[in-house]
Parts: sequence; structure tokens; C-alpha cells
Amino acid sequence: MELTKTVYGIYEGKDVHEYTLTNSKGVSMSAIPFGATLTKLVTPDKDGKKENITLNVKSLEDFVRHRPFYGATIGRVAGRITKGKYSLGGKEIQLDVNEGNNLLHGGSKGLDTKLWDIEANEVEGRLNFNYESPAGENGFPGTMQINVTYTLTEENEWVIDYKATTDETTLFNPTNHVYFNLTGDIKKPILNHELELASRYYVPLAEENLPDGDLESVKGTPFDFTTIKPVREAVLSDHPQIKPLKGLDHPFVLDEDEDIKGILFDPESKREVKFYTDRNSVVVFTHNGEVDDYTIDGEPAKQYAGITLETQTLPDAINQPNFGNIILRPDETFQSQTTYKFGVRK
Ligand code: G6D
Repeated sequence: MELTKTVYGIYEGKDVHEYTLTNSKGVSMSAIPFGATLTKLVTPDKDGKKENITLNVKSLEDFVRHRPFYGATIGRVAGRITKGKYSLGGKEIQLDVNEGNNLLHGGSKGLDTKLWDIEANEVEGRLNFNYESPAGENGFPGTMQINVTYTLTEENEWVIDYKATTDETTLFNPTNHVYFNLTGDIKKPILNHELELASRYYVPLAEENLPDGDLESVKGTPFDFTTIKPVREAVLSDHPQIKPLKGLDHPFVLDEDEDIKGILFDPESKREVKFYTDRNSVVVFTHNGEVDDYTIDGEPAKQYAGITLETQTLPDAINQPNFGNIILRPDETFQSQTTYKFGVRK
């Protein structure tokens, strides 16, 4: 493993470095401590051409100013919490509300907006991020010690490990908001990417993109990715859950029994990503709008520029029965792992 470190930008008067780990196969992973954000993943295509396969922005200022979430660590709670509110042990807790009436991606000062401590371990191919989140941050109780590690393996995997503790009962449900574009060319949309998911149920969205509380069978709907198919079949469909959003922005329930939870494949470059997780869901978001306030590699961030595979416990779990537990208590340690494995099909 090889490690390099360059200055990426300046934040509050401090140099922020971009760390790049490269394995012996020439696959590399870059990240910055601002937001514990993955900035680049370079992998070969069918001809051995090495290109970045994730969306990024051009500078640290763009991350700070526009909060694109690209590659960032999201928390304390990913997704939306209805009205930014929950009740626990007879107490009602009002959190920050930063998207209409609701909380999105941890609140207005989520984990993606924080400068984390970072340590690099070249031998183990690991970047180790630590952040102490003070009690009351974005309204969440408890001082939390949050640790995220990114490991690049010789098997071409990016392994994300989360570990967290709290001194008061609180909520924790992190994710990484990486957007893949396996073409390696940001000008190309992801519509021809093919997706397979070990998922027989998805969560329909109600108003304000909040989960409506039900789990619906994917059978006979565009949400059926149980066999691999082009994402365009879903994204461009007239389905009433998809058309108004102009694409996918939905949680899928992952089958517990399957080891590989999903596969994303680009038929042109023949690049493939398999993912594994211990969480019960993945949110698939297909970058449904054009964003013109920042650029990616000098280009506007176009509609369908990338696709996320955000592993997490089902969103709004604290307000929805049967979505899973995201409560973290002082005597517990939260631990979770998600792995993305990169390959090329023959
Ligand atoms: C998430 O589900 C949400 C989207 O609605 C949001 O726009 C995006 O992050 C930035 O995936």
C-alpha cells in the first residue's frame, strides 16, 4: 500500500489534506477529514484505463458552501426524521429542522460539515477518522465519540467501519453518501448502469419524501431489481412513486440471508461494484436534478450524474414501527460495516 498526502484546501485557517491510498493493483482511494469525505476512487475499466468512479466537487470551498454530500459521512442520523421530532422514555425531543418541516441528513450541521481528526495507517491501508459530537448538536442528546475508518484492501474493497458511543441515550444511523458513476466520465449519465438488489420490498414515499410507513412488494413494479436490469427502466418510468421525483430516491429493504446485497454494473466500461452491509436497507438516489451552483470536474452536476447506495437502518426508524432500532444507549457501542468491492467483468 502506498500513501500520499497533499493540501486540498484551507478550513478555519487550517490546512486540510487529501490522503490517497493506492494498493498494488493500482486501485486508489482518496479522502479528506472535512466530513470524513471520500473524494475519489480510481479503478481500472475493461481496458485497464484508470478513472475516478465517484462524484466529487472541485474544492473544499464547494463542500463547505454547497453541502453536496458527495462521498461524505452522514449523521448522526441519515435521511429524514419526520418533523425533526421523536419521543423516547416519555420525553419529546425536538431536533434541528433543516429541510422544510423535517430533519435531513443529521441537521444543518451534520457530520458532513465537521472537520474530523484523521490518522493514516499506510501498512494497513486505513484512514481513521474521529469526531466528538457535543451534546445538543443539531438537537441530539448526548456527547458522542464517533469513529469511522476507510480501509482499502488488496482485494479492491473499500471497507467502511463505524463505531460510536454516547454518554446519554441518543439516536445514531450513519451512512456514506458516495455517488457512483462507473463510466469514469461525468458527462455520461448513469442511466445505462445495471442494478441488482437483494431486496423484495421497498418503502414508498409520502409527502415531503418521508417514508409512508409501509413496506411494498417490488413484484411487478419498476422497483424490482431482484434480477439485474438497467436503472433507466425504473428512473424513466411513469410509476406514481417515481415520475414526480424524476427518478429513484427510495429505501429498499435488504434480504438478511444474502451476503452480497447488490451489484451495480456499467456495460460500457464493464466496471462493477458489489456491496455488503449489516444494515437493513439501502437508499438508492439517482441524482434526479441538475445542480448548477457547483461543478464536478469543471462540468455542471447534471441530472443522473451518479447513483448512491446509501446503506443504513431504514430512514425515520425512530418514528416508524418495524423499521429497526437506531437508539444508542450509554452502555452500548454502535458498530457497523459496509463494503464496496470493485471489479471488472470479462
Ligand atoms: C438523499 O434521500 C435523499 C435525497 O432526497 C436528497 O436530495 C439527497 O440525499 C441529497 O439521498
